[in-house]
Amino acid sequence: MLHSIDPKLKAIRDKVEAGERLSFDDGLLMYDPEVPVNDLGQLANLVRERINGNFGYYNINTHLNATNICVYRCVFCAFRSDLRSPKGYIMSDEQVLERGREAVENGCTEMHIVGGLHHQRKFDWYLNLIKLLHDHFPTLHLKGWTAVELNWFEFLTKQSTEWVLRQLLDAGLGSLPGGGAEIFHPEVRDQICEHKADGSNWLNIHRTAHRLGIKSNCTMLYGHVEKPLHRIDHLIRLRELQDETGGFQTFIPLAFHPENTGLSHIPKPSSLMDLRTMAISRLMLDNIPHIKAYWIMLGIGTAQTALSYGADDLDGTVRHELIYHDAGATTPEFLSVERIEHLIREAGREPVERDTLYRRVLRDPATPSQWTVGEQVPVGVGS
Ligand code: V47
Repeated sequence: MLHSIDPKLKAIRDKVEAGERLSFDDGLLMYDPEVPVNDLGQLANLVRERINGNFGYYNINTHLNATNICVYRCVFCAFRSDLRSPKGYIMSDEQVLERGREAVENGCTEMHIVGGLHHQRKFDWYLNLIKLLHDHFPTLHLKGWTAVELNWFEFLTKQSTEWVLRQLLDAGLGSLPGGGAEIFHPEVRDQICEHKADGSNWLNIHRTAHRLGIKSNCTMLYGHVEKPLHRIDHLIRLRELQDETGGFQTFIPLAFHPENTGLSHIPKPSSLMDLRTMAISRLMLDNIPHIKAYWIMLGIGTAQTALSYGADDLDGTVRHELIYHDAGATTPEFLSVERIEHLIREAGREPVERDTLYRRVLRDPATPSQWTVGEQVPVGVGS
C-alpha cells in the first residue's frame, strides 16, 4: 500500500497498482514539474520490488575504448578526436591484450568495448580486436560495439546487419551495449547527431541481434535539447521493440554531461531530474527487467538513492572509463567491491554480483579473482 500521493497521480497509481501499462500521456504528465519526484519514486519502487525484489545488482567490469578517433562529430561528445589532433589515440594489440590481462587478474567478468569510428580502420580491425581478446581471455564476456558502430561496419563492408553480427559472434562477441541511442526522435537527433544511424536503424540492429539470440542493453541520453515528449517517445519505441523480441536486459538513462562538448552552455541535469527520469523509466518500461543507475554518470550519491527510485543495478566496479570523464564527470575511476556492496546495503538492498547475462557470480573468498556462474537471477517481468 502506498502512502498518500499527489492527486494528479491518482489514475497512474491505480494503473501501476493493477499492473496496467502506462500511456504516452501518462508519461508526459509524470514530467510535469508539479508532480512530486518522491511520489514517482514510491510508484517506481513498487514496480522495482515487484520485478527485482530487494536485490541490488553490480558487476566487476572494465572498459576498453581502443580509439577515440571518430569520423562523426556528435555535438554532445567530449571523447571523440579528429584524426590529426594531438588528443587522438589508437591502441596497439599489445595494449589491448594488457587491458585483457589486467581485467582477468582483477576478477572482471565483463569488458565493455566501444570507441570511435576510425577514418582509416576497416571492419577487420574491430573484428580482430574481439577475436584477440576472446582467444586470450575466453572467460571474459565481451559486451561490445553499439548499434552506431555496427551500422558503420555495414557501411564499411557493404554487408547486412546479420552478416556483421555473425562475424562478431564467431570472433567471440558476447552481447551489445546500449549506447548510441541518444534520442530517437528526428527533431532532436537531427540537431545532435544527424549523420549517424537514425532511430529506426538503431532499433532494427537490436531487433536483428535479438533474433540471433544476442542480448543487448538500451539507453537514452537526456538533459540537452530534448523535451519530455521526445523522452517519452523514445521510451515507448524501446518498449515496443521489447514487446516484440524480449532481448533487452537493461535500460540505462544517461544524464548529459556538458563540459568540453558543443553544448557546454547547457547546465547538467539536477539530481532531482535524474531521479525523476529514473522513476519514469521504470514505470514506462514495464517489460525491461533491469534499470541501471550508472554511478559514473549520476554520481555515487544519486546512484545510491536511485536504488529506491526504480533502479536495481549500479553497473560495475568499472576501470578506464573515458566518455564521461572527458565530459567533466568528477566520479572516481573505480569503485571497490567492498564500497559498491556497502552502498547497496546502506540503501537497504541485498547486493548480488551478477555477470553480464544476469547470472549470479560465485567466488571463493580465498581466490577472489576466480569465479563461476550460478543461476539466473529471478525477475518478475512477464511472470
Ligand atoms: O552513446 C556521450 C553517451 C553513451 C556524453 O550498455 C554522453 O551497459 C552524457 O552507452 N554526456 C555511451 N552522455 C555510454 C553507454 C553505456 C554506459 C554504461 C553502460 C552501458 C551498457 C552503456 O554515452 C553514448 C552517449 O549516449 N554520451 N557523451 C556526454 N557528454
